[in-house]
Amino acid sequence: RWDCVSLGEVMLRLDPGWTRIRAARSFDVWEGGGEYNVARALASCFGLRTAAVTALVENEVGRLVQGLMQAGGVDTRHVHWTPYDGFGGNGRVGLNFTEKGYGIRPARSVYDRGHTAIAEMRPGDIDWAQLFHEEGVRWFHTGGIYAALAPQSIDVLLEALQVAKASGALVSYDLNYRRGLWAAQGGQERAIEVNRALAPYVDVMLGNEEDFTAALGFEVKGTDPDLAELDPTNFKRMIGEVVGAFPNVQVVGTTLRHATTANRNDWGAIAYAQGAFHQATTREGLEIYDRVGGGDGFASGLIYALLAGKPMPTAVEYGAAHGALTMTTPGDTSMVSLDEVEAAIDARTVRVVR
Ligand code: KDG
Repeated sequence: RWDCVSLGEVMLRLDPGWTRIRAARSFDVWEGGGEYNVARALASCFGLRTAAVTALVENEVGRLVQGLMQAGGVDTRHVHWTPYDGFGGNGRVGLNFTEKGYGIRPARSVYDRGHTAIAEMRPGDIDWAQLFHEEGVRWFHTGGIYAALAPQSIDVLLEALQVAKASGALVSYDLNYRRGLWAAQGGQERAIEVNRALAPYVDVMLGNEEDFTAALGFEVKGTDPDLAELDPTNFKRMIGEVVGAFPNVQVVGTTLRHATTANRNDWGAIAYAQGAFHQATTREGLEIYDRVGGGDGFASGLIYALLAGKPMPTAVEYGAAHGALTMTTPGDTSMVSLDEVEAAIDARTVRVVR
């Protein structure tokens, strides 16, 4: 039985280190993808049994990504393989170039992810009944990046989510709004429409301050433009609206971030469950090596703690601490250990906000 299975794209992440993409002559190669990063962290950091559902093309680049996934401790037996036709016309592996920011220069990502094998995936390509009913899955994680890849992604998601719910798996969904991807699918209105169509299957809804507004249509910031990004007041109101609209949603979690420079954030998180709000310790002036994957770090820390039966005030601390630590290392994925996460959690500062 799997502790967690993810559904989403896995790209090759090409990392120029401290130089710029335009000046790079070599790149470090990692793998990454919002939904997958969660399965990867749950395996590599938290020691759980995880698998990733994605699609890869049957060539050396696809095998490279598979090898990276396996090295991260994620099972690849449910990867859908598409045949390589000699030039990538059947689908390809997406690329994500991301350079670090420095001081006043922000980090920047360049996506090269059109016509990928995962965007071509159709209903019927994955044997969900085998996965959820035969093998068994405790937690299914997916999200709004996969939903934005192609018009038929929503059909694959609905197919997966219906079987997941029927099997009794818990479902988390990270909204992860990607403006560029949604622009090709009909824009923000379509993002809201798709995410709202999927929300009735979701137990744990995750995002950041932008996501709940841009991808789900709930106003986060409120009417007072002076309220700091880290002020939880608006999140509490917004979370109330989400739960009101989707009573199936048991937990809402969001990171709270205020970027001071490219490599510094005030960083925290807040989660709602069973009528109470739990705010994690805010880490002020957190130094960041590579900000990609911080939100997935929050999601995986929270999911680990909930699967381990920890109470919500503790779970949100695991999420915030693991998200913070994930941003101290290169690449999209977690390179930290459970010991480091636990060392970073100061239990005395857990606050329950009522
Ligand atoms: O959340 C991290 C992701 O942003 C990263 O791994 C790459 O999937 C990715 C995306 O669309 O940005």
